[in-house]
Amino acid sequence: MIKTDTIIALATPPGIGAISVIRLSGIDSIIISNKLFKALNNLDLITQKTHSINLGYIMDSKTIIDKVLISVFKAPRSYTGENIVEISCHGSVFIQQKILDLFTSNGCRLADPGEFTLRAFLNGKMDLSQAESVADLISSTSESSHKIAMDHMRGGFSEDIKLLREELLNFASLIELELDFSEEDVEFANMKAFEDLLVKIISTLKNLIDSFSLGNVIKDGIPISIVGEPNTGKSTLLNSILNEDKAIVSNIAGTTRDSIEDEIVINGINFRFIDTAGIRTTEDEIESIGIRKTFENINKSNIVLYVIDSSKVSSDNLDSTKGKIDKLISTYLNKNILLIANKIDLGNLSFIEQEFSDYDLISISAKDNLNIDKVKTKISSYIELGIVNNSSSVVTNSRHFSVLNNALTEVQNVYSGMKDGISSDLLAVDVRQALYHFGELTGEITNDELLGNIFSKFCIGK
Ligand SMILES: Nc1nc2c(ncn2[C@@H]2O[C@H](COP(=O)(O)OP(=O)(O)OP(=O)(O)O)[C@@H](O)[C@H]2O)c(=O)[nH]1
Ligand SMILES: [Mg+2]
Repeated sequence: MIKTDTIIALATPPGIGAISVIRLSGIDSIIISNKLFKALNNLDLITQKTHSINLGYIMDSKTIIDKVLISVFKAPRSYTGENIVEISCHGSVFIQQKILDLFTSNGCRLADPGEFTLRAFLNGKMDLSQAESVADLISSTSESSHKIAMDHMRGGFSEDIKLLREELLNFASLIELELDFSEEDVEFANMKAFEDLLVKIISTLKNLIDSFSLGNVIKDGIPISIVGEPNTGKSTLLNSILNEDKAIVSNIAGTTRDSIEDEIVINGINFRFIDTAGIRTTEDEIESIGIRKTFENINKSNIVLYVIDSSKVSSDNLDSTKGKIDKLISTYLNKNILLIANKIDLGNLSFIEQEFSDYDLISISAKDNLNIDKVKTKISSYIELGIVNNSSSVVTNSRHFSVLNNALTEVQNVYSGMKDGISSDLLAVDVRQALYHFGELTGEITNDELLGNIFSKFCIGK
């Protein structure tokens, strides 16, 4: 897997920009660049100090391709641990291509997806879970997903796992040592300390595993469904939250039949709003499929916005309206349910506020954009406390999730084996198995297929 040839790729997005950065990594990157670069001060790149920036021209024999800045990072003090050269050129597509062609015909190879980060991992610059979080960091779109990715890249839970792995390894060697001296009946391993360690590992693993559903939700957007009877203004509300005409709005009840969703970042948290088909009894087959989907969406959501039409609420139907809301609340006890009294421009505000004072209520006019900001603030307050202030690590990667689960199963085996007083040789086998899974997480144990799988999902240049 370890290749040391010199690779090159565009590090900035393809297309036109003020500047573009082209990156080289590998043993010959400075030598090759030196051949194709003429510094304004006539100095040789090879003799330049590491972390220096040099102004000059990229030359294709006598022709100037571009005036550029070249940064030199000498091994091992670079992202990949190899010699790295970064060329900041003008951001024309023609120049980018010309430089890539010139360098590839002078001994560079176009990099594979994720190859820079793969090399960083192989050269010990970061562990596997850190390398994987580079991709997450680059694609993070909100404060909360950025926070998690940054935490992982800086070590995050892999540091904890490494420490626990070392302690476990230590015990494994003690237990194995005992086996060598089994005739003499000595005990090297302190079994009480071993038990404490196992308990600590089990709880750490459980916390990380539990954080996965939260982590995924943050990455993909916290689902919020907008539900209610037909024509109450759910689609209008979606459009005003998104500030875009996403869903069709009409005064015909039953306009929305399929659910419509879109993401938006509110106060640094990514939310996914789902507009649903209005709930009613209907003979229409397609509409009833839509209504069934509405309930599936409620099930998936962390927050439900229940929209009522203020202009339609009166003393006559108050009890039945409340009954429907109460039913929703009692069915979905673990969800935040926010009552939205829409069309307040047509309704009686004081009547509504008085009658529904027992609920989490916001009166709005979706059509006039009235109090939409209050809805947004309320939604983020439900989530913010839980997430952004969460100081423990959160698992977002499904590979980590499955490895953590395997590790937990093994550690639990060790624990129950120890409690049942199984022989040291069997205990040692289980401990080794648990250690194997820890190593898979941080990359002490890998294989080409696994690495290929992880890094092929990166884009070229990362
Ligand atoms: N006056 C007033 N009319 C509104 C308001 N919000 C929505 N409407 C109108 O109410 C009608 C229904 O709006 P929609 O957003 O399509 O309602 P919906 O809940 O999505 O309806 P379905 O998709 O059929 O379930 C439209 O004519 C909207 O213009 C509001 O705040 N005030
Ligand atoms: Mg609708």
